[in-house]
Amino acid sequence: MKKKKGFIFDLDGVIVDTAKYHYLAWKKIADSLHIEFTHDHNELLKGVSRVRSLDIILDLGKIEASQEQKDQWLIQKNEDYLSYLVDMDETEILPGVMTVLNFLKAKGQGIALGSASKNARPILEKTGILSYFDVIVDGNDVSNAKPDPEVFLIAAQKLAVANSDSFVFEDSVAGVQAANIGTMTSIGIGDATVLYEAHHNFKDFTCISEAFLSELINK
Ligand code: B16
Ligand code: MG
Repeated sequence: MKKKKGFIFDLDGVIVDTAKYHYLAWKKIADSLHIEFTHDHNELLKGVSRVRSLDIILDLGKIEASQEQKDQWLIQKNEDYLSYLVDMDETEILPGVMTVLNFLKAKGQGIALGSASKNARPILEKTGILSYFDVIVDGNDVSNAKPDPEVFLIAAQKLAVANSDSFVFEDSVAGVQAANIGTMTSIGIGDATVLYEAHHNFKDFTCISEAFLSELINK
């Protein structure tokens, strides 16, 4: 019998599209500081921690602030972000994700979450897919942000699979780099021209075939 493999999913932009809610919450802060913050700017925040995201926004406006003030903005942003998640349910799961999760589960593969978000668990609960995950590693468990591979290395270790037997689904450049640095196979979800460093690229999960997944399982 083949060894069990590890399939590690990023959350935002892979399982659910919460980038739009992060954007709304950050935009409120940016607007209050008269910083121009567009959807293109929001791309810079994908896969990036909350603390680092604020620094990027302040840099855009060339604004310096005390740690106390930053902490206030971070709390305000998260409260606002969470208010957008109140009505979240399974309809927010991105197309094709359930098919892939069900296939991997049926094949007895290891399934983990590897996300920078500190709100990962409530999101998995609200969307009803928490039980699919054997392991959850999120922003509360790591000290180094992607592209540091820490989040994925912990996930593989907890799944008890080798890094070389781990496959990472990611929508951010930093996340793809983290998987590559961790000597895992990176699977970019989104724009292949942006995620060109990934070993494999798919526009979304509806483009991932059972044949492709079986190939990974039997590698
Ligand atoms: P939170 P991922 C990341 O999640 C998001 O892409 C990023 O935009 C966000 O700033 C980060 O989580 C932190 O999220 O404020 O909820 O802790 O893509 O790594 O799943
Ligand atoms: Mg992401």
